[in-house]
Order: sequence, then C-alpha cells, then structure tokens
Amino acid sequence: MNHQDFFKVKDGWNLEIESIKEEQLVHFGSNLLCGNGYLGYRGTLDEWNKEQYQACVVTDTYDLADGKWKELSNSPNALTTELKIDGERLGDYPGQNEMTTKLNFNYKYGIFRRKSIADKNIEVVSERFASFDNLHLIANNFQINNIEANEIELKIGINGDVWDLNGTHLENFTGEYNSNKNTLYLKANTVESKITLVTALSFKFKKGKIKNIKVENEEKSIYLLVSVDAESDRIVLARNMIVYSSNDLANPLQAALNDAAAALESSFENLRREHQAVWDKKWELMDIKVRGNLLDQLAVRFNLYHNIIAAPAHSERLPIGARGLSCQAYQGAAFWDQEIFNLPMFLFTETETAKNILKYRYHTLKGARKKAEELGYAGAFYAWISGKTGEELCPSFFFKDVISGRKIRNHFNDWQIHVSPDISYAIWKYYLATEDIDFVINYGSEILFEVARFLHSRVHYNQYQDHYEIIRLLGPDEYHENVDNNAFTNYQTQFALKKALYFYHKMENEYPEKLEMLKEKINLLESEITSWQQIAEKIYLPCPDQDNLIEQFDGYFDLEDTTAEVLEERLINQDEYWGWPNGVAVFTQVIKQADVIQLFTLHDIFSETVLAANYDYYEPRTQHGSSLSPSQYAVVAARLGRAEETYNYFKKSAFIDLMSTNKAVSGGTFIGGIHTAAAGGIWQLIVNGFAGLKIDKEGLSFKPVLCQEWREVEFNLNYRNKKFKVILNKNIFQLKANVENNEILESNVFEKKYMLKPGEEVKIEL
Ligand code: IFM
Repeated sequence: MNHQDFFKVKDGWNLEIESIKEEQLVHFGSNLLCGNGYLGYRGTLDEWNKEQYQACVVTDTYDLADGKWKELSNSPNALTTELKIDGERLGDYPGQNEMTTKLNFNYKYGIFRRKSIADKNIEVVSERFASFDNLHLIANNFQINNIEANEIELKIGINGDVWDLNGTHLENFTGEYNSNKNTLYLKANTVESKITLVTALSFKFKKGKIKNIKVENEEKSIYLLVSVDAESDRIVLARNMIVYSSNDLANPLQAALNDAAAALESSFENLRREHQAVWDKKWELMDIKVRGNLLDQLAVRFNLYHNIIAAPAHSERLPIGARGLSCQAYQGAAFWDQEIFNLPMFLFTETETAKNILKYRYHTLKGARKKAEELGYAGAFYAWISGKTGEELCPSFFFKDVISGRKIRNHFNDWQIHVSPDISYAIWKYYLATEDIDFVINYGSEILFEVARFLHSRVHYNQYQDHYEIIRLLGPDEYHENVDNNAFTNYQTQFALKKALYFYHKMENEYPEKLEMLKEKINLLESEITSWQQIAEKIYLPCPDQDNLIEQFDGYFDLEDTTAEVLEERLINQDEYWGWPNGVAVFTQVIKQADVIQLFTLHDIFSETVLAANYDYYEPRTQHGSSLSPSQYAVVAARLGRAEETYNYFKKSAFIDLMSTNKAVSGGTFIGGIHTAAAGGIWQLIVNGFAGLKIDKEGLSFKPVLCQEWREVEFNLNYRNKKFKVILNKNIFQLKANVENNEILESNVFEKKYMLKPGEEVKIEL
C-alpha cells in the first residue's frame, strides 16, 4: 500500500489527509491525537461521537467496569458540536458526503486542524491542541465561514455518552451552566474505583452574536442550543475543555472552573503561544532531523511526538501505556515496553522524565511484592500489565479462540517474568547515562534488591548439571508459552543479579548507613547476597553452538522449521491467535517478535559472527507480529553494517500506525491505538542503530553507518548533563559539544577516544 492512500506529506512536520475513509477511523483518531501525557484527545471531527471513536482518555482514572479489564476512563467531550443551518444539520458525517474535509496535523505542536467545505461554499474550520502549558486544557477555535443563511443553531456542551472499550465507566452525572461566566461543567464518577471526573467548558463567540441560549440536560450530558447571528458572514467560537479528576486534587470541580475561567480570560492565540513554547523547548533536545527524504522525516517526528505525549512526564506515579492515551486498549498500562522501548529516548534527552518513569516502578513495588507473594515467590515480581498500583492487571484469559469462542488461558501474567530484570536493566542504563547515584541509593537499590530476591526465588537448581535454570516461562516471543531457559530471560536474570550485587557493594563501601537502613526496611539478609552471587555465577546461559546459534529456549531447534507465510495458509480464520496453546505457531520455530535478537540489542557481549549467524537464522522465522520487533532487528542489522536492512526495518516500524499495518483486533481482543513501543523504537533505530550509540561502564561509544536513502541525520543528546549534537552523513560523523557544558565530553567513535571541551567539535571521516 502507498502512503498516499492514507496521507500526504506537506513538510517535515505536517501531515495532510484529503479524504476520510470510514474503515480508517480507528487509526486516524489515534494518529491525529492531541496529547500531553495527562490526556489524549483523539483526532476526530467536532461533530463526531463515540460511533466515530471520539474519545479523550484521561490518565490515572483506572476503573474496572466489566469485572475483567481495568482500564482508563474517557472524559465526557466538551468539544461536542452539532451545527444546524436553516434547520438542516450540517457536518461531515461518515458515509453522508455532505462536506469535503481536509485534515492537517502538525506534529511540532500537536495541532489538529480540519477544514470542511459544503454547498454554497460554507466552510467549517476548527483547530485544537492539548496544552503542554496547562495539562488539563484542550483549546479549540471553531469557525464557520461564508454564511449566507438566516438561522444558525449550534448545539455545544458536554457529552458524557462516551466510547468505552470494556464496560461503561462513568455514572452519576450532574452538570450546570453558569450563564454569567459562559461556563458549564459535567461531573461524574467511575463505577468501580469511584474517581470523580469533572469536565468543564468555557466559551466565547469572537465573531457572531448570540440571540438565544437554551439549556438541554440529558442523563449523561449537558447541552446548550445556541442561536447565533453571523458577523460579516462568520461565526468564530473559542472553546476551552478542562478535565480534572479527584486523583489530581481534592476539589476537581473548583479547579476545572478556575481553569475554565482563566482560559477564557486569555485567548486561543495566547494559549497556543504558551503551549508552543513548551514544545519548542522539548524539541531542542528531542528532535531528529532526517535530510534527504521528507516522508521519512515526517514519519520520524510522528513517532517521536507519540513517544513524548504517551509519557506522563508530570508524574512519578503513572505508567506509560502501551497504547499511550490514544485509546483504552492495553488498559493505559505499562508493559516491559516502558523500560526497554519508551525510556531510552528520555535517558539521553529529558532525564527528569526518565527518572519519573523509573520512580513509578519504585512506587509500585508494593503491587510487585504482592504479585510475588500470591504466586509463592519472594521480592518483586512486576506486573506484566501495570497500572497505578502495580498490581497485576493482565487477565488470565487474554485472547479467545475465535473459532470455538472459548477463552484462552494465556500466561503473560504469571510466566512472562522478564519484565522484572528488564526494570533492573533500565535502572543500570539510567545510572550510566546520568550518574544519578542519589536516585539509585534512594529508589533504584530497593527495586534492584527486590528483583534479585524474586529471581532468587524463581530459579531452580539443577544438581545434575550444577547450574541454575529458569523453567516454565515466556520470553519476549509470546507465541511459545511454558518454555524452559529462554536465553533472553536467563541473560537478563544474570545481569539483574550482578547489578544488584554491584550496588549492594557500592553502598556497603560508600553509603553504609543508607544500606543498613534499606536492609532493615526490607529485611535483607547477608545469606541472600551470597545466594545472588552464587546464582549469578552458575545460572545457565545458552551459548552459541557449533553454528554460532543461540537456542531461544530448550528444545526450540527441534520444533518444525517453517515460516510465517506457510502458517498463514494454515489459518482457518484470519483473526486466530497464533500462540499458546494450540495456535499455528506453537509447535513451530516461527516466533512472534525479536527474542534472541532482543538479547543482542540490550547486551553487547557476542561477536559479530554470532550476531550475524543468529540474525540470519531468526530473521526469516520472525513474524514481526508485535510492533516491538522490527526496530530491534534494525538495531542489530546496523551493528552488522547492514544499513539498507536497517532502513527496510525503519519502513516497517515507522509506518505501523501511519499506514495501519498491524491488526487492531487479535484473538478477539481489541489492541488498536498508537504502538508507543514502536514509536520509542524509532529513536533507538536511529540513535542506537544508525549512529551506533552504546553506553556501558566504559562510557559512550558510536559506530555509525547510514543508509543510502538518507543524506544526513542530526540529533542532540544529553549525557551526564553534557549536551552535544551528532551529525551523520555518508562521509562524515560529527560530534559538537554544547558551549554551555561545564565539563569535557568523552566519547569513543570506532573505538578511538575523543575529548571535546565545551564548544569543540570533531569530524570523523567514514
Ligand atoms: O509488551 C508487548 C509484548 O511484547 C507483545 N505484545 C504486546 C505487548 C504490549 O505492547
């Protein structure tokens, strides 16, 4: 499929859509999402409702309405609009062809703009953004041009009849209109968690004279029927939607009304200016410039934008959802995606956000301990799907057999244990990138020790082999459940134990009091440290065999050797789930996503010969059924100097959402929305892949290589508070230290050391 079937590229920041196809509503709404880490307002037209997947997902509003899926709630929509001209409803409703609409989305500032034209040249133009200056605000400028009619009626207000994926989350609606202040609100609470959610609206007609306003209360909504006279053929309405919940503060109603009033005092243009200033600051460090291909440039920024708006940077107690705030799929909750895919970009740019992401894991230790205890283990077994409290949200029956209709008992929750050592891994990387020892002492060490404890309780000693094994688990490749000794997990386990030991001894030597306090707090015994050491030394690590191949798990090579294409032909129903217990992939070597290759992206401990052998072996056996997969293959391809293959994976990964290449429903479960891990993966693909950035105890290093399709790549990094620019083209690799740095920047390029004083630069010929 061509990208022009979906969108046009105006420049490196703007995407244009010239016609809206009904079958693309789910993913357009996600792609054109206005967001800020607090809320996500889907890219829908003003006149659309839940039937067109209009939604505004609000962070920290977890609610279990159907007894199975605890997910975030959607706010009532305060930008709801119905326009009547001379008594006739006018809008662009799918399938009705009353208007022609063009959409523009600006990824620099997250600005959604629609322009629709109807008969007699009547034009509806509307622009909105979710403010980064006030996270509770969505500002909208709605205008109708070329009006020749007599009677214009606008139905505006707050519509509480929202799109819910699993059960209805809001109840007990109350609302009020204050005519003196041009403000109204709707208050409701979530059915199970009893969170109060307040949505307010303030509005002003900048052009157009209000003739009459009639209030219409419905069970879940409050509307105003406004008759307006056009002014010089125009009506311009400035609106502010404000959202607060009782998890934000004690009196969400008062806060919403205050913000609504303040926004009304300002103007759309001012609010936009303040919002843009925040984005400008962010892009100074987070933008990646790709020269030589405008489409790719836009795709890169699309992904960076989505990784940024998915992260609740304002809080240290909230997760990055696997679908961000683009819809309720995956419950607005964190998977291992958060540490391994979303985090890396922040580690080298907005380090405060990186810290918050990791602190979230500290605050959810209780949930992780609870899960471990319930399953008979010690320490912290982090939830596979983790919401506010860190308790396991992943239901035991995740997918269903679409042929029989029976539920499938997936074991993502109980057996996919690598999420815990993945978090330890991320703490180590954060420490290397920032040298923030305070974080490690005060937060990270407790996580590291509790994860080590869990791993200690989870491994089995095999006395015949005199080594430790991990049996009955799932690696990253989710099609093969109940396997033993998944290479990725075993290596990650050893790594996590070693880092726990490293910081234990560091604290013992340098911060003994802190260590004593922590030991007392978590009741940590010397004997446990000895055991961690023993397990780290004796854990079974599947090694490259005579063909340099690492077996993904015990017995993997004995499975039927085939490809995803062959398995496609075996499907009875296209929506069938391929994995456990009886899916088409289970008894074959076809894997869902990078697994041994995922080990290589995280650890640089194998030779290029081993990398190449495994890449060549696993690549044709990987379905890339998960959006996490292509970017990881891309990084390894770049390490092997196979830049064109990296580029092919870029195309696969960067366009997953832009061209809707991944399924929105699998095994009967809705998993649509923005693939935030793939979005974060694009940063890795360019920075760790093309530029070859690595960070380890020796420091930073680069091993650059660039594909033919791009003339140049440019980005900025922040390493231990030293900022610098990286420019890579086919001939030159350039590092430029920021003049404001306080220290010398040290870095290796192709294993040669460079020391850059503030303001200095180096150009290395490739
Ligand atoms: O965490 C991933 C997993 O690796 C593959 N299935 C989807 C999850 C959420 O993105």
